[in-house]
Amino acid sequence: MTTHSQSIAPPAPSETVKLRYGSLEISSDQGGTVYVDGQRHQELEPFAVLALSNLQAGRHTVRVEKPTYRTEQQEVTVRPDQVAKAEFRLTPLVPTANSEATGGQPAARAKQPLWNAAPTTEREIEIAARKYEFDPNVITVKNGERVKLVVTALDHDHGFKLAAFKINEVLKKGEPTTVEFTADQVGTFPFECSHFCGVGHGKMKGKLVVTER
Ligand SMILES: [Cu+2]
Repeated sequence: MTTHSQSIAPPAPSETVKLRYGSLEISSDQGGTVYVDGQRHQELEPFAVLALSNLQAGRHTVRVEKPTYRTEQQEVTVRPDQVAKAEFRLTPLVPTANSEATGGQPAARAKQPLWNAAPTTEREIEIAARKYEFDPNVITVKNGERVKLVVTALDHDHGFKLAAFKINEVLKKGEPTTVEFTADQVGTFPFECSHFCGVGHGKMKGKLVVTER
C-alpha cells in the first residue's frame, strides 16, 4: 500500500483543475442544434451523441433547437469526474390553420409537411467532408436500419471508407456521393478519408455507431 507523505508543496495545478471538471453527453431523438449556456455547439444528427469533456462542474443550461420542432431546454448538473447526460425528445410543431391562411403560400405546400413524413426504416444522413474532418463525425443508427449517407466534399476531393460495410468511395469536390447499406451489425465502426488530401489526411476520421433496436 502506498502512503503519501504530508508535503507542504501545494498539489500540482493539473490535479486541482481536474477535480472541478466533468463531462456531459447530449443527444436528441430528432437531432438539432445544441447550445450550452447559450453558446452554440454543433448540429446533431438524430440520436448522435455530443460528448463534451472538461466542462466545469456545476449547473449548465442545455438547449436544443430544430426548425419545425419545439425548442427544449434542460438544466443539467455536471459533477467532477462524472459523465452527466442530457437526452432530448423533440416535439414537432403543428402548422396552424392561421399560418396556412396567411402569407399567400400556395395551398399545395401544406399537403407535404416536411416534418410529418411517415416513419421509414431508411435513415438518410448528410455528411460534409472537408480538410480534415467529417461533419458530423459520429453517426448513430439502429440495427437493421437501411442507411443512406449523402457525403459531400466541400473543399477538395476526399474519400469515404467504411471498411466494416465494404464501402470505399471517392468524393469528388462539390458532388454529393450517396452511400447505401443496411446496418446489420451492432457496434462502433470507424470510417475515414481514403483519398489523400493533405497533411491532416490521416486524422480525417469518424465513427458509425449501430445500436441495438
Ligand atoms: Cu484525406
